[in-house]
Amino acid sequence: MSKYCYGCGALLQTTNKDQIGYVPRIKDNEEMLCLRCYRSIHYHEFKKINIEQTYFDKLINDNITRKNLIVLVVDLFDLSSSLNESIFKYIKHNQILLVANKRDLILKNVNNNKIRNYLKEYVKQYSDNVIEVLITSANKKYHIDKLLSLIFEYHNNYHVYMLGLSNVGKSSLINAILKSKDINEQLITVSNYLNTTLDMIEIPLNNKVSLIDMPGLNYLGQMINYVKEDDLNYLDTKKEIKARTYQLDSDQSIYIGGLVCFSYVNGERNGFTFFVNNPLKIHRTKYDSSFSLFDNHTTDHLLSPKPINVNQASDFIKHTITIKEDDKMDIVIAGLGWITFFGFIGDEIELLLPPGVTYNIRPALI
Ligand SMILES: Nc1nc2c(ncn2[C@@H]2O[C@H](COP(=O)(O)OP(=O)(O)OP(=O)(O)O)[C@@H](O)[C@H]2O)c(=O)[nH]1
Ligand SMILES: [Mg+2]
Repeated sequence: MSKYCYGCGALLQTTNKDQIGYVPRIKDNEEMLCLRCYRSIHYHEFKKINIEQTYFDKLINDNITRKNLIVLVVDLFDLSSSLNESIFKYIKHNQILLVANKRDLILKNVNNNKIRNYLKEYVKQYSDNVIEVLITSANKKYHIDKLLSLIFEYHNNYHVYMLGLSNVGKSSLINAILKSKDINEQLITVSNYLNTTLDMIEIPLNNKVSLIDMPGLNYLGQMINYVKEDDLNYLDTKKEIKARTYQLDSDQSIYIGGLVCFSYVNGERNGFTFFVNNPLKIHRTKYDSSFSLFDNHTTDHLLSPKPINVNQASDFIKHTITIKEDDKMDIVIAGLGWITFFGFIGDEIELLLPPGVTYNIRPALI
């Protein structure tokens, strides 16, 4: 009989160490973890597996119908990667419960209703089928009971699927539900690497309906795809993200670690608040010397970490942004964070981003 790893959902097998689901021996009478999950949980060693888009497409096409409720999980700190059209194209006809996870990363004093109303408005550009927006934190066990009660309210006797980008916390939310109910279940494997969950994992809600954890979708515009494995801790968001504000004149640049250079190239002296992971150092320099600063420090740690695909400053892709209206706004860099400021028509900003990384501009979240 086929047996699956309770940590990642992979079909267990004993024949190929390099394939997913490997275990030395399958024991008939117990729930089992594959070797990859075992080593990840006990030794924090992680074997990276790439999930192909076609595999993800097939899982969805073979299993999800328009009757299923979708719990769409997004990362509040990384909305630009996790809340965009790449995920909505799969769930055009489904009822969606939008769950904005990792609330603990956003400043405590920000009003939750404000965030919720912002998201309700923001999501309209992608879907009319969002029935509820819930703000959660799997780590702080925030709104876990509410999530479960909404799932029961809307499942309509069909399975409920957890969908979203990799790393948004789908499995962590399910674990939080399991713990809150004291259900004696084995916990699902979670990690800060991409593609932890590899196949569907079914958690029965009653004798007809299950909650199903899914592998996450990958978004190639996200910064995590362009940092070395050894540098992943710089992007691993564990604590509330501090607001760091700088007054800039229009000839000044800011390096975020060595990953991005933000330059204010035209406009009156203005305040810019950076929301990026706390371990990332911010380094201010003159615009004119921003390239040479990077090139003179390619081997030391003044600007760390550096993207894998940038060896010298001219390898960055330059994006020029001209502000089109007087308003408070965020420039959001996928998988890195955002910069909030009150922009004025005609102000000009230059972003140096690693090739592949995307950005967008949105009304200020905070
Ligand atoms: N700060 C914070 N981190 C969280 C929260 N929920 C999950 N995480 C972290 O986010 C990372 C990814 O969590 P997972 O639960 O594995 O994410 P996933 O969506 O299941 O990822 P895939 O299985 O790859 O699709 C882990 O490092 C978690 O500890 C949260 O509420 N707050
Ligand atoms: Mg998972």
